[in-house]
Amino acid sequence: MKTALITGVTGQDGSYLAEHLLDLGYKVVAMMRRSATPSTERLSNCLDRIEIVNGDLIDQSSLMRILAEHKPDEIYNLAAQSFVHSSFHEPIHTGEVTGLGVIRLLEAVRLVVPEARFYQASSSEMFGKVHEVPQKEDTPFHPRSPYGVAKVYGHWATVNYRESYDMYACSGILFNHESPRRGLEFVTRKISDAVAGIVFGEQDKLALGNLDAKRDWGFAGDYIKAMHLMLQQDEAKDYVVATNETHSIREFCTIAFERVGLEYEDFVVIDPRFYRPAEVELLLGDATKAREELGWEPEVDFRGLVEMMVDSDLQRRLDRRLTVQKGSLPGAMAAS
Ligand code: NAP
Ligand code: G4F
Repeated sequence: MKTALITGVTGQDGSYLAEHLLDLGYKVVAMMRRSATPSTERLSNCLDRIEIVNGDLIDQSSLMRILAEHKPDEIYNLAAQSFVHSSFHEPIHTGEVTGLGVIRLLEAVRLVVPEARFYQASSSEMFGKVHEVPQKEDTPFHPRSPYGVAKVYGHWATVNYRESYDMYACSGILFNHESPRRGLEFVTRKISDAVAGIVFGEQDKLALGNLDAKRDWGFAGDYIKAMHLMLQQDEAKDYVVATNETHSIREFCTIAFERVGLEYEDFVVIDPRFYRPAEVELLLGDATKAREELGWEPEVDFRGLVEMMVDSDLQRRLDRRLTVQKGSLPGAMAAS
């Protein structure tokens, strides 16, 4: 049985990847940092099947200890301060975790388990102010945020360890991928959750920033499969993972509101607080290499993704109401 270590396992991608690797028969070692409140909500489907270990990308000794104790065959480095907007407010912290954190882990791998295969979660944010459309593996980087800058550092650190020490280390340059498990601060989930909140009478407006930025959005459940495939090849290489389609925030809003028979123009207000000091205006990926060499294909299309997220946020509220109603029934009836 192969052992996989996942950092960032409490996040969106970590939870899908843990489930996928368990289904494939892996032992999953799940690295989490200490938190005052539980952060395992996304892991409810697999919490009893993973081995939780405490560690932090800021703490070198914790990384060395985990690798020495568990000797993983594969390491998926998904941990990061991943919210671009926050990286403008916490640039040093973002650099520490999202940038330097990668080289801390690479160095620990080199010293403790040099034969292990290493995956780095690189990002289309590295293309930033894009030099060509669509973006592929050899498109030059031009990051537009402290987050993008930190990801470029982590990306080149991964390439450098592969070239310097002959380690199996590769980067997936993943374009935006979303799901019902996406954090509420990201624009897609903010919209899907607001649509459900409006339907249930919990809010009457949705404040957003730039509606004209365009993203190549896919489904996280599809993208984590590409991560695993990258570590099963004869040779470590970097791959773009994307749908090869781009859509604006405005288009996302249109479909999300249409799903419940509403028009976004009646609810969305523009709030300058959600604009960024520098914007990434257009992302569109060319995933030809991943399709041809990994045999990877996305299964969920853009409309399917938007509708999945809205439906999930509606269902979540429905479930909550049913639980509350059940709780207010007399004992015997509630139990039935
Ligand atoms: P996410 O939901 O924000 O999850 C980030 C994870 O990193 C969480 O588990 C978080 O733990 C953990 N983390 C943060 N700081 C840490 C530290 N100092 N030490 C250890 N763990 C730490 O992100 P995601 O969307 O799943 O993305 C996964 C990775 O892919 C990230 O590296 C992200 O930058 C990258 N990426 C994402 C996308 C996308 O569209 N989703 C696209 C390209 C690349 P807590 O629960 O404790 O906060
Ligand atoms: O959903 P976002 O915050 O995602 P962003 O900045 O594209 O970053 C995500 O994808 C990257 C891959 O390219 C990952 F590396 C990164 O970790 C993260 O997962 O914003 C998307 C767009 C931006 O152009 C933003 O300006 O939506 C625009 N936007 C407009 N109004 C908003 C809002 N973004 C957020 N978060 N909140 C708004 O109210």
